[in-house]
Amino acid sequence: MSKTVLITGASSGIGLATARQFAKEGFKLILCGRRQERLDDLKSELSSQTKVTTLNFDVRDQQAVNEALESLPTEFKAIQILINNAGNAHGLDYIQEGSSTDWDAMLDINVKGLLYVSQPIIRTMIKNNDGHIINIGSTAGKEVYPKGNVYCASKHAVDAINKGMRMDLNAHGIRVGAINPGMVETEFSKVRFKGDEDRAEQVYKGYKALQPEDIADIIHFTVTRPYHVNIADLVVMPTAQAGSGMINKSS
Ligand code: NDP
Ligand code: 8X3
Repeated sequence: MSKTVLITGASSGIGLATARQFAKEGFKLILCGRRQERLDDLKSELSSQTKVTTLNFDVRDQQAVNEALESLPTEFKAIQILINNAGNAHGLDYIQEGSSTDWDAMLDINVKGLLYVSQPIIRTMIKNNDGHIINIGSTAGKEVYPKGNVYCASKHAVDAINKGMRMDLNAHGIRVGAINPGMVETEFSKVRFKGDEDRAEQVYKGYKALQPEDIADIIHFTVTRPYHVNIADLVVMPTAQAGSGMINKSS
């Protein structure tokens, strides 16, 4: 029987590519995000390959998260795989110049949002004795870079939550692991730079960045290992990258 997968942030980038890859393999999909039109388009695209439903919520709104999960049709309720992917950077500023609105957004979405989505799903996984959670961290959760301050803090928190979840859920046989990408060419920089497309494009110029499909492929590999294999913490960078913010643009 095909497994049921919930992907947050399925309307763009890594989440969208993961949805496409999983649909090809016949996983049942719950696609989440705020931009309903994009989720509807993706559902139409993938529905000939597998069963798809969508949930619209802002991960910051715990009540909306809970109501959305409760509204799932019966055949999608037993979520077996959770891909905690929704998140973004907001701004790139020295700490003395950063905006508290950006700080709130990153901590509320990347950290608290991940917790709000995870807890009810974890309870279902414990009840059903079946679960695998993939947390999308970042190289920014392993190393800090100038002006990355609060985004890096949010991803360091994801790193800690990933480890803590794995410990707490170990007794329940639930697999927990993180995929920590370096630079991936998505809408990430467009969001970080508040719609400034020229500035966003510069981030991926002069080298070959990872593509969202590269990460989708790794997520798919991770969830298709035999049950006794748990990929706990994986870091992946473009070949041109040596660390957070260290990119060889002449490669
Ligand atoms: P995108 O901007 O392309 O996608 C972000 C996704 O998150 C969108 O689908 C968006 O959906 C969703 N999202 C953002 N805010 C919220 C919210 N408040 N509530 C619900 N959903 C939300 O970026 P990526 O695909 O690159 O990012 C995905 C993950 O990968 C993030 O966690 C990011 O930190 C991480 N990452 C990205 C890297 C990169 O270089 N691109 C590198 C390392 C990690 P919608 O707007 O429809 O709600
Ligand atoms: C995204 C990668 O280096 O832009 O998490 O923070 S980075």
